[in-house]
Amino acid sequence: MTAFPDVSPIAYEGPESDNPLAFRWYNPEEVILGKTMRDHLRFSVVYWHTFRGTGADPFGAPTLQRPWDDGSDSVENAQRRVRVAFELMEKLGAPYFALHDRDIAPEGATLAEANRHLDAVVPVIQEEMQRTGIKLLWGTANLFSHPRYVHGAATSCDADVFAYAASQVKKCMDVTVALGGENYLFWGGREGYQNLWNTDMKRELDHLARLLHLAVDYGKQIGFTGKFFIEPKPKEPTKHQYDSDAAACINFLRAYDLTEPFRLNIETNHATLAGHEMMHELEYAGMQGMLGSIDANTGDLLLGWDTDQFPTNVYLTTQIMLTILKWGGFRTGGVNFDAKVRRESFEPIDLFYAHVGGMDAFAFGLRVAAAMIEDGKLGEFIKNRYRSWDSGIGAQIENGSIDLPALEQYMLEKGEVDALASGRQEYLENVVNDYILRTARR
Ligand code: XLS
Ligand code: NI
Ligand code: NI
Repeated sequence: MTAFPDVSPIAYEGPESDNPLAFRWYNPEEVILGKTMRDHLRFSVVYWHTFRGTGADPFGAPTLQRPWDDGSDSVENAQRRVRVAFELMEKLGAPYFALHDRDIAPEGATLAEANRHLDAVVPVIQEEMQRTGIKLLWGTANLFSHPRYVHGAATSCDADVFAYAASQVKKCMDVTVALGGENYLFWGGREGYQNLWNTDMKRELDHLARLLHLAVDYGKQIGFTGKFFIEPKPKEPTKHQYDSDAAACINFLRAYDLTEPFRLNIETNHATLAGHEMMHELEYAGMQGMLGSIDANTGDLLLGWDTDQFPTNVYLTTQIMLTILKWGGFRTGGVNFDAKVRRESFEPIDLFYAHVGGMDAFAFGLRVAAAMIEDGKLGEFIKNRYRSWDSGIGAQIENGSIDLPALEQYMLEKGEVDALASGRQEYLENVVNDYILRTARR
């Protein structure tokens, strides 16, 4: 069976290509800054949007044409979908994928039945992973779709709901380990609240931390050696999501002694919903040693929700790759396309255009970022801007060897600060454009 008979494996054809199903910038074997592009970018396809998305929205029915999918909740349908998924990922040359338990296998009337469904689908995934060499970037449990999670999962007011969620996490961790998953992720889902009149926030956060600790402990029991990820998102579905942004997540992890096993998975659209630029969120996580992985997508700045569009903006991907490289590159993480084709892009081939474009946008961003780092002009600017801290009074403040009276004495003698230098924002923005345009012309 082939679902995409007209699509050959996507090849690198270089910037001059006008083949819509070829890479212009992503040349997996090419070495940049000492590493292949494949190893820098670690692209990952998500199972949920790409193989379970239907195009339904609050105003209308499904639109996406998926001839291989009979729309049923049967195990056979789920198994067939796995074959199609691996055909697409293999043709894209994506080395990784990511999954929720409930998007690979149907829900069940009981926990035992849901687990049996997983046990029937996982061997097919294993077989396809062996055939193709594609690996699992991370697994995660869907703790938000089922009505039992209406008040949250770990943060539900009902202890049985916590117990169910914990059982689901246990099983999903088993699946992740069975598939050699490199990480295990928690996205907050319905962990948040709408209204403090009915909510004990302190107790809910204690429970959320309890679930994460239980997962870390269980990971040790089953030999899980990867990282745990937590994915910040400020709103949608609840008004106040507990994991609202990178700073809130890191504070939570630190407060509950979870910074060692956890890293952050930062998503562009979530950053913008939090009122931050993606680069800010990455920088914040990076400087705290907490940067793990990214969910690569983009929002529409005119729309206030998580539109999960494929990233094509090379200015954005340049910022992202520069910051990732600055903090040492991906270790266990990767560029995970948590993105969906538009409802109007309903043909199967649109899945290819979307991923090829996203991969190329990131590959281009990587090339620009590498040029910026190799040239060093931007890094030099920042270093020079802070040079007053490298010696004299600045060094004394930084190393803690001067107190307030001594600082006052210093300034009394000096009288006023020396002339300050311009921030040169516009100049620097022009420099960034130069790097982008030169990379495109190269
Ligand atoms: C939702 C999140 C979700 C996580 C995985 O907004 O992005 O897709 O990445 O549960
Ligand atoms: Ni995501
Ligand atoms: Ni999202």
